[in-house]
Amino acid sequence: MGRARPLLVGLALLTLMVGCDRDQTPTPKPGGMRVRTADGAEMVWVPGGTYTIGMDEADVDRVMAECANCRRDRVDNACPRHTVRLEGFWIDRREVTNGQYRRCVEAGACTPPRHTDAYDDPTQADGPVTAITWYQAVDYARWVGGRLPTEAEWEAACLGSWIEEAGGTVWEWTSTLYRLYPYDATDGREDPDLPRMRTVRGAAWIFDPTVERCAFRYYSPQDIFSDQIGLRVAFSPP
Ligand SMILES: [Ca+2]
Repeated sequence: MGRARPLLVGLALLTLMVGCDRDQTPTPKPGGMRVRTADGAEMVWVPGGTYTIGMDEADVDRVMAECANCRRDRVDNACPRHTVRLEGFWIDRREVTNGQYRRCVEAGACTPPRHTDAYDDPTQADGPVTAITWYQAVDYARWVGGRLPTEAEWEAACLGSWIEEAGGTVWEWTSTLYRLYPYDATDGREDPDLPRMRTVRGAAWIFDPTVERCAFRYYSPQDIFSDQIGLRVAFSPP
């Protein structure tokens, strides 16, 4: 007993010290920036909170009125408008580039894109990496110590104007299985082991570029690669 007591007191003090350290970690400001070591990517902080995502039927009507090339069945999959509760997270300010992806390949942690025309072109080093499957995107995110964003996180970051290249350039893989909205992270759609369609976000150029883009959802089989799909990475704070 006599020896156990100091040990318990020591453990309690250690716990308090660890707790104090955690409390002293400054909370990032919304939109605050950080640079990732592995690939030099800039990340922005999206604060936790309740976000309203998706569209209601009136939004869809408005899009259809403004966009001659839009198909209603490609737009109304964003219904209904609903709220989601998110923890704060970091997300890449821009899409992952060919040059950044090359570092992962050279480190032996990624395999090259399936089409290498742009990847091998030095003038495209700062262009978005494409022609990678969902699995390759996951490998890259893991290599830098992160993960793919959920589609709800992606939409929240887009709505807050925290990220660039959201509404254009290329679609971006998310971690989320393509299922009907409302988004529910607990219903199995974030299961990484189910081989189905994954939601892609952020290339509304396929629609009229003047219409609202953050809510648009599209999808792709996760073992398919496309010259129109790339990625950006998200991180949860430790
Ligand atoms: Ca994009």
